[in-house]
Amino acid sequence: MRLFPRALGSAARFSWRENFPLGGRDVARWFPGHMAKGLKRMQSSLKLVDCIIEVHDARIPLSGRNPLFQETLGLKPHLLVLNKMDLADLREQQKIRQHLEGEGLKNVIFTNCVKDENVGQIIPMVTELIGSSCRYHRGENLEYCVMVIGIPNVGKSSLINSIRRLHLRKGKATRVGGHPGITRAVMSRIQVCERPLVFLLDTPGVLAPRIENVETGLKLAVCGTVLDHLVGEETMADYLLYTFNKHQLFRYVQHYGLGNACDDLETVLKRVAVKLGRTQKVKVLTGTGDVNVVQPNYTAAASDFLRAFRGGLLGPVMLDQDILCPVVSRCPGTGAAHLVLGPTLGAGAHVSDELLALMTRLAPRLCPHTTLLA
Ligand SMILES: Nc1nc2c(ncn2[C@@H]2O[C@H](COP(=O)(O)OP(=O)(O)O)[C@@H](O)[C@H]2O)c(=O)[nH]1
Ligand SMILES: [Mg+2]
Repeated sequence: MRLFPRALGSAARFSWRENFPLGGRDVARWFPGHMAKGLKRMQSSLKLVDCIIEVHDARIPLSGRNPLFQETLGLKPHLLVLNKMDLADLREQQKIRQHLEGEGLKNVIFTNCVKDENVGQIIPMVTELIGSSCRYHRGENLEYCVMVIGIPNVGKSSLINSIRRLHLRKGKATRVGGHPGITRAVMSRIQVCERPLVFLLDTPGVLAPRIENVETGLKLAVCGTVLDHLVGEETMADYLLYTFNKHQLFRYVQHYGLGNACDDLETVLKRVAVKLGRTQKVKVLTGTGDVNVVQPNYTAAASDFLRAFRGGLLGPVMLDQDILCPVVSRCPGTGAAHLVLGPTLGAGAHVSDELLALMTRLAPRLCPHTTLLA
């Protein structure tokens, strides 16, 4: 008998879960501790570096970055590349840019390294950033050395290969892979451009020592930055199902030919397993004799759900939608407005601490179904 982590709510249409149950999940176990060694090595190569390209996943543009990058590698000119744009719903791109600008990140490029989309903008921006930094007071060296950093599996190595492909018409120089942990050491300099002469340093992914909250942990996990077995594929599939339904993204229904959307993971996985033919017959002994029962392979179904999501087959997503906009939705029971205020609202430039405090004070009076996450 399989154990699902909790009893899920009604599967009736339009009564999607308003929140994902986060309690009881030990997020600290999902992440392999502080990757201090990698960061130290990067720091020691820092004197050779003129500029830092930080790569992050465009599906989580506002969460999950490692705050230690700024602290340890600070001061150098910094470009944020939000990669895997082909998998991200970027309809709110302007809002994302504004949010990031509020955090002091002005140089942001969205890319798709598989198709080399927007990758051509990187070297000109890097050249401009270095040109306007104080590096040139240090000498006549016309080489640029750029360090590529980021959390695991966001496409750092792919970006290096893509820039090299574009500017030098050369093949892969650094290994790429679908799992975190493919690049293990700070590598030697890889030339990616002739004029100007640019070298890039590939680095292993470094996650933050502490993940700010369980939901950020889940977002990082579904994007493949942690080893899947540490979080559990069914937990991740359920978080995705919750996200899809909450934002009315029903491509999964079409992809698996499910007939209708549903918020109950067990029901969805059962149907997915049947569609994929991942079922097995088991004999069950009953009082009246043996009965053959068809048992779905839930693990295989959850794996396929994740794989399809990561391959973009379930449609583009914006996993940071909750940070971009406070959610005002309908309470499933009463139909009353339900407002969710999160702590991150206070961090950006758009909602000041004062405004957040005011909203926090007033919201429960205006709307009795307010969830305060602060
Ligand atoms: N869909 C999509 N996949 C990408 C993109 N860039 C990289 N990937 C894939 O993401 C995975 C991790 O890439 P890799 O470069 O090894 O990431 P790293 O760990 O940050 O160096 C690989 O399977 C890549 O093929 C992109 O822009 N779009
Ligand atoms: Mg790599």
